[in-house]
Amino acid sequence: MKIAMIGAGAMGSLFGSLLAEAGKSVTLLDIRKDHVDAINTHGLTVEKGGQQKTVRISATTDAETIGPVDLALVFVKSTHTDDAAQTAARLSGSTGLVLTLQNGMGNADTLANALDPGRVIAGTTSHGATFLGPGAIRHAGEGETVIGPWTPTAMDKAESVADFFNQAGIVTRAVPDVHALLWAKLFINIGINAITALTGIKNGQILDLGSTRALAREAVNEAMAVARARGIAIQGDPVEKVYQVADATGPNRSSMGQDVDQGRATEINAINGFIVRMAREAGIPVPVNQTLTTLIETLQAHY
Ligand code: KPL
Repeated sequence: MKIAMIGAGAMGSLFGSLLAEAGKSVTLLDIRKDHVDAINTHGLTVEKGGQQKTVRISATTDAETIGPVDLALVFVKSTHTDDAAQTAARLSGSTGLVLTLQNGMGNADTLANALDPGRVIAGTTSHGATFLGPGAIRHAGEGETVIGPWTPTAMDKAESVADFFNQAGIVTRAVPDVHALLWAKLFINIGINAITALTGIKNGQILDLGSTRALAREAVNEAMAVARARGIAIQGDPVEKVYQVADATGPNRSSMGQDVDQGRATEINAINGFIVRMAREAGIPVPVNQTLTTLIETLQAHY
């Protein structure tokens, strides 16, 4: 199976390295020439638990050099999904599958508009990664990857990708209701990302103060009200889940925190901003998400 990673930041490089280490044929595609050059010259350096290893993997800035692939993984920031969807459509031809494990909402829809929706698979992953510099990432945490078909008829395709990932040592499960899964991940990002990005704290520090716990809870409660209005099945207690993930990823900066630290555009519009838009349509007040969105937008505008 030939694979392309569209977007080789921290997470794209991590998944690419896991697949390459398992002997799979994978090419990283990224716009950062310094990152691509470093990987092609020295290999990708992956740091994990204080140990470093080098993974040999090919990388390019030019999608045209990759040729048709059986599986394209989209790992760009959600601000770049439109372009990535066009690239995914070209690379996957008429039969290849396209998988998004990106944060936020709207990514799978964008892919499904650019290519046959029956070939789109979406999901979430609990792996964590940090971009350290050109050619270097840190594997910051391990966990399950859960994927599902964007259209109900494509369950067998999601299962085949899950089997393929499991063979490569990436623990993966296929589920039929990917929409509920993406909302469950959205609640986590709603409770952690903007708060950590705005305050400079690490994920686990949300739990240190009653005030940040309450802020995360209020943001998630608003998002749950929007989800209910849209008929989304909510499993378990999303606020408790936010606290668990904040604890489990305690020493990490959230991806939005890393974006703000580096002066990069954040995924606010696919996370808290998404809730604000959906809430407006449903006539539900979401003052906490509105404020978090406005503050992140302000920060970005003044980098
Ligand atoms: O997905 C994440 C992110 O940072 O975007 C969490 C789960 C919050 C881990 O940092």
